[in-house]
Amino acid sequence: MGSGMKTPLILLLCLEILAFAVLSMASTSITNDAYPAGFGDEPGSGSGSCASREDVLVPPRRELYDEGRIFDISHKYRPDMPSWGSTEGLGQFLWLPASMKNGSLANNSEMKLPTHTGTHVDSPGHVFDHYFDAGFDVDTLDLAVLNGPALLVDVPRDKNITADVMKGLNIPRGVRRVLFRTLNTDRRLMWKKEFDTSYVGFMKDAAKWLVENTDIKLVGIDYLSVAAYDDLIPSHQVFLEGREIILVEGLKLDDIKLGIYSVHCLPLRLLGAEGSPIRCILIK
Ligand SMILES: *[C@@H]1O[C@H](CO)[C@@H](O)[C@H](O)[C@H]1NC(C)=O
Ligand SMILES: *[C@@H]1O[C@H](CO)[C@@H](O)[C@H](O)[C@H]1NC(C)=O
Ligand SMILES: CC(=O)N[C@H]1CO[C@H](CO)[C@@H](O)[C@@H]1O
Repeated sequence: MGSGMKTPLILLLCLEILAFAVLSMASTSITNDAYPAGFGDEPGSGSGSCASREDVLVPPRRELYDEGRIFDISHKYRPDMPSWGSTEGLGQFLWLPASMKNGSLANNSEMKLPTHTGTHVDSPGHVFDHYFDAGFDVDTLDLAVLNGPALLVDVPRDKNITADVMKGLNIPRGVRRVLFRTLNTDRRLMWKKEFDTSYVGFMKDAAKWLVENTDIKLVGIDYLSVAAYDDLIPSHQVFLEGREIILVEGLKLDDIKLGIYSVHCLPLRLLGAEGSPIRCILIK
């Protein structure tokens, strides 16, 4: 970290650059017909980075954006994050076959990881082979379901999600997206590299209850599977059979107040893949 003494000066410098950027964008927006007038006036947009000095080369890494209005509810991909069925965690998933240190013009990383790693989405092809063969991959998932108003709820900590638990949550009809925070968050399971089968998830009867008695189409949960380990395939099947419900797993729901948000989740357009890493945010 840079010395605290320099901060005010750097801040001033940054503010100046920002003010200049906003001013120049505002003035170009009058004459430029490449985009509507006024576009680019949003404070903070297009200012680029202020890290022009060596001592401020500290990349920003945050869980919150815009003064706490935007929550990042995706997990970072790290070698020590849990991976399904493994005691060793994800392990190395990034390589740098071309690097500037070895004379390349640029750094170019490659990655290889299971598509159901970290915060990810399941498509119907995950547990139905005929859907897989018919092409119900992550590219076919409805972005209108993956984006919109969402409810964050806490479930009882002493059991898995059963039909009774679902009933008790009293989620009103009309609610289409629900993120279920469970004991998994309290146990910080997504930060433990060993895969843990004792995570909390949906039992088959709860999945069935949700399908039959609610309008929920987006089900989010805070460990690698929405289905409890004991009902792994049956719960997935109940959710995915109708091809309307989308499952988002491995969400990071720590330190967020219960309530209504706008959720935004975007999977990669992986043709032929029944799972995909997904970036999800909540906006207040
Ligand atoms: C550079 O090349 C050497 C020799 O092939 C290799 O051992 C090293 O890991 C490479 N470093 C990077 C950053 O790619
Ligand atoms: C949830 O179910 C798993 C098995 O699927 C079990 O190991 C775990 O103890 C259960 N959790 C609670 C809180 O009952
Ligand atoms: C410019 C840049 O991103 N350089 C990076 C290239 O990759 C090496 C890792 O081998 C990094 O240390 C550099 O920072």
